[in-house]
Amino acid sequence: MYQYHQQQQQYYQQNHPQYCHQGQYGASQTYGNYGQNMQQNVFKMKAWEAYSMGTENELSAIFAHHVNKSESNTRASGIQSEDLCEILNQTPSIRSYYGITWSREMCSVLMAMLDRNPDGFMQWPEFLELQQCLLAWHHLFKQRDLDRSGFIESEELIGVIRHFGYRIKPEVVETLLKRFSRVHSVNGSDRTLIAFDDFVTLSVRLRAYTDAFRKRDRSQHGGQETGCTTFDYNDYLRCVMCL
Ligand SMILES: [Ca+2]
Repeated sequence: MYQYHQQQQQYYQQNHPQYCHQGQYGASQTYGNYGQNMQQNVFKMKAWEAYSMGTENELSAIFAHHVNKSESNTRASGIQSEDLCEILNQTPSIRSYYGITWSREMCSVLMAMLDRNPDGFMQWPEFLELQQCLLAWHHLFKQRDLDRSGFIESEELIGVIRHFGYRIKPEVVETLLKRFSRVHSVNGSDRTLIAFDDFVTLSVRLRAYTDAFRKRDRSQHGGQETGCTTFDYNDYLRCVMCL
């Protein structure tokens, strides 16, 4: 298994050296909107520890099982969104850690967010980066879900968006809340609540779209971030249909 890791690492470094200078998994270190950035790997616990696995090998064996499942996966040394979906939903310790059902749609977005090659497959370093990301989001969510109901209040979400470092106008945040919340009647009054899966969907989209926007903004303005950029029709479609 260790050798498998080394091969994965080597493959990753050969294929995207641009991401390898900042850490073992080549994590992008910043996201959020311009200026104030958040360190990505705020949650220091390793994924396999958080999932109560004995060693990292336990997690990598699960991953390797899905890599070896099909010829195309093996060729790419990676997994596809349905494999990710299976891993998250069918590994008992992971399933119980997050306590939600992961949809294929969500897994596709999670993969697209971190597909750094980009080859449509999720390799081991990308998989590990995703796990750290999910852990950090879960950690943040739990901190705000004080009564452990699995929901946070919509006002809390505004705080989380700020904590991420995004500078979004209040009226846009309002629109986001409507899209990612559900109204529950509690003791006769309506409360706008956000569930963990909605929270992940929002977090992943915010991050992926901001990254896509930033990339274009920088390349069109000599490395500067101006907050404005242009997309042509095809590029726009690629962004919104693939993330
Ligand atoms: Ca990939």
